[in-house]
Amino acid sequence: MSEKTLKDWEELAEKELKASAKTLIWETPEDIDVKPLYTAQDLEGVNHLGSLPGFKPFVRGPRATMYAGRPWTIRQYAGFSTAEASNAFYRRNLAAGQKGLSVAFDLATHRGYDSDHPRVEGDVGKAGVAIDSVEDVKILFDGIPLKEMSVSMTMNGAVIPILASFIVAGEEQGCSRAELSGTIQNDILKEFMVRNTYIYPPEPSMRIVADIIEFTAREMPRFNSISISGYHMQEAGATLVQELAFTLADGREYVRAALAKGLNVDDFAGRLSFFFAIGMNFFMEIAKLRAARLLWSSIVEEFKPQKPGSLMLRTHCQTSGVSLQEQDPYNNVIRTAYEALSAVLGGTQSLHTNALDEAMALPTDFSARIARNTQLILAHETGVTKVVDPLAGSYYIESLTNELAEKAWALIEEVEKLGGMTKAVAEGLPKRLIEEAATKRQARVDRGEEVIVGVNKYRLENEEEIDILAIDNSAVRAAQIKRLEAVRRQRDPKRVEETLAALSEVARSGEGNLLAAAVEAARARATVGEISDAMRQVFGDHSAVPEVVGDIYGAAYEDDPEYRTIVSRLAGYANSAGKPKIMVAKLGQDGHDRGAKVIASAFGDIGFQVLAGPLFQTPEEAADLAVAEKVQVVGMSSLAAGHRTLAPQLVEALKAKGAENVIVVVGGVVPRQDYDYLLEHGVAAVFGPGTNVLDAANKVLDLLEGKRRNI
Ligand code: MLC
Ligand code: 5AD
Repeated sequence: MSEKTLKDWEELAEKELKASAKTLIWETPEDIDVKPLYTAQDLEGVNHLGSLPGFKPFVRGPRATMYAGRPWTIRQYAGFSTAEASNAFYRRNLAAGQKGLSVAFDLATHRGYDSDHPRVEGDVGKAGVAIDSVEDVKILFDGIPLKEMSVSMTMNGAVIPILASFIVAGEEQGCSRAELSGTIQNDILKEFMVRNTYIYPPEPSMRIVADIIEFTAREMPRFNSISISGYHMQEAGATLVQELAFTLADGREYVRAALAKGLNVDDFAGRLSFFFAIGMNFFMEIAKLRAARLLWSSIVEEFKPQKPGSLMLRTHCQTSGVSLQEQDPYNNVIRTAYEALSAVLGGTQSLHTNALDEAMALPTDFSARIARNTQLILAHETGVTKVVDPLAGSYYIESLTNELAEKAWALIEEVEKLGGMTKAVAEGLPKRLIEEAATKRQARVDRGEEVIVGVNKYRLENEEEIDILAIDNSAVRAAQIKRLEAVRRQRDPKRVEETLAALSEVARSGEGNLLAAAVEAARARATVGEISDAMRQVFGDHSAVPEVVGDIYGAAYEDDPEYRTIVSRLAGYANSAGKPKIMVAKLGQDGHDRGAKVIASAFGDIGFQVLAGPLFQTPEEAADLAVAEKVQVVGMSSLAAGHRTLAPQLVEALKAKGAENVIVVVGGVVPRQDYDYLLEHGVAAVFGPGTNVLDAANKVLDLLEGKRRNI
């Protein structure tokens, strides 16, 4: 036992540093001051310390034995092109050590459109697998016994037709609904906040969530009715406190919605599950998962459950997509491995590790293998599974757990004052705070304050291209349309009509359960689009008005000379030619709008006139808006791989309207392999992942001044 005091340490530190130890404090985006040293003093007043795993408040984990009893589930999220191709991919992965399935659907399916719908031409089979009916679901799980395999489905907008089709496919495979195990995401609040694959307005959407909780509580005891997700918030730029607070506040709102259906809290709370992102702040992510369990148990306690399992937060985690880079992509293997370790030390139940080609395309067999093996090696070779919650008692981890919980609780209470999460979402608070945090982060990265190896520091002179997965979107679409036609030909049209009418009536009357009615329609081979439309007729569509935050990016630069230069260069251009107007466009069903919002916000601060186009436009609609608003530049942001179809269509649509002078640039997740194709089809510049916003602004000005034809 040392007789030295903290004061002695401070003096010694000052000698070493030749400055105060306070200069080492790290102010994180969460407004937490991380100190260079934690001691027992930091744990005074922290009152979760004595708890044990498996018991409330579950800080140390939901199970008594955790991974010593059973390792986490290696559950890789995947899906692409057709049901056949995805099924083959799943089988290969399961044979190689994956333990659970997780389905990624394409964006047409997410938004309740069949593959033959004209609005989804660029999206079919691109960001996930195309599913139009029970027949596709049966192929997706062909040879995979649903009695044994737990399946997660990331579906929120078209959650009713997809879950209904899954139930019917299970039954036709000989697995009753009571035997099905898995998870449906079914978390609509975060869709309105950040992910944007909603269909209906908030109120009927919340009814859908509650109906699913009710149905699964009654009939599917092994199935998790919801995956309350913070993942997408962090991806959209949220701080860890925001991710924690808004996710748990969403959870509280869903509990209330289920109780309003007349359920008892113990009927469903044990089957609510969670989903968090794990980014690069290694210790803070561990503390976040511990704090999440602590806070959730106290939130559910308000509803007076009898079963201890009702208070238990069980979660899936995914390593962070945004932390991965296009530049020097093998670095991503290292990043993902650290993040995976962080998730496991935090006590996750299930984990997805991202592939090294994340910033370019969907995984190949090769990159999926490395991603999976990252978990297999962690589970089998490192010994981390042997001891429960090994970081408990660490001054730093315990103190961070406490501080994150306190900060998140304050934000949860702020949401509560607004009347809960549905109201806070309608008012726009969470979205605004997250977008501000995202814009601040972009400025930190652009200024090099936050180091990203291989991007803003230690950048390679020459990047080698790596092999990536390319999907022939038109072939997938043709195959889907063929099967859709066969399904429509072979079914009993009267039965389809009756079951769809019954579903619409359940929607209209508010009586009965939407999922129960949809199961009958799916059994009659009504398609995902038709089932969605039967509810659309009653509920209508939701459309959001894009809003852009201001004075955040510019404020981060203050009097930075590089920033001043571009601002005055733009002002000079504006004096002679008028303030240039740029429209930031999102085309197709791609709702990932963080990049578009950050660009709109930063360009606005720099001095452009910015028009943020609505989500889900067709190229034709975007061209109409660009012409009506007399913009000089359209910046198309693409994160869901639709660019090869949609960008050339946009160029053509502008031409057809006599607006060939409008400059089209494309930004987002565009692999280098596609640059020439886009440039040959009338795109003037491509801004890939990792682009510095000031560089992009300078290049757009070059284009406007006619200095460059294309870049
Ligand atoms: C676990 N079990 C144990 C044990 N540990 N039993 C004894 N001793 C132990 N130590 C038991 C559990 O009780 C359970 O049984 C069974 O083993 C499985 O364990 P689990 O911990 O529940 O794991 P799992 O089945 O994998 O479920 C994890 C989950 C679930 C609860 C978090 O919701 C899930 O799998 N979620 C995945 C969500 C997902 O993949 N989402 C992808 C999103 S991608 P029993 O009988 O109690 O169940 C995305 C990206 C995008 O969203 O935007 O597109
Ligand atoms: N297959 C595999 N991973 C996917 N992701 C999204 N779609 C797929 C897919 N079809 C992952 C990426 C992305 C996150 C939302 O999920 O890592 O960043």
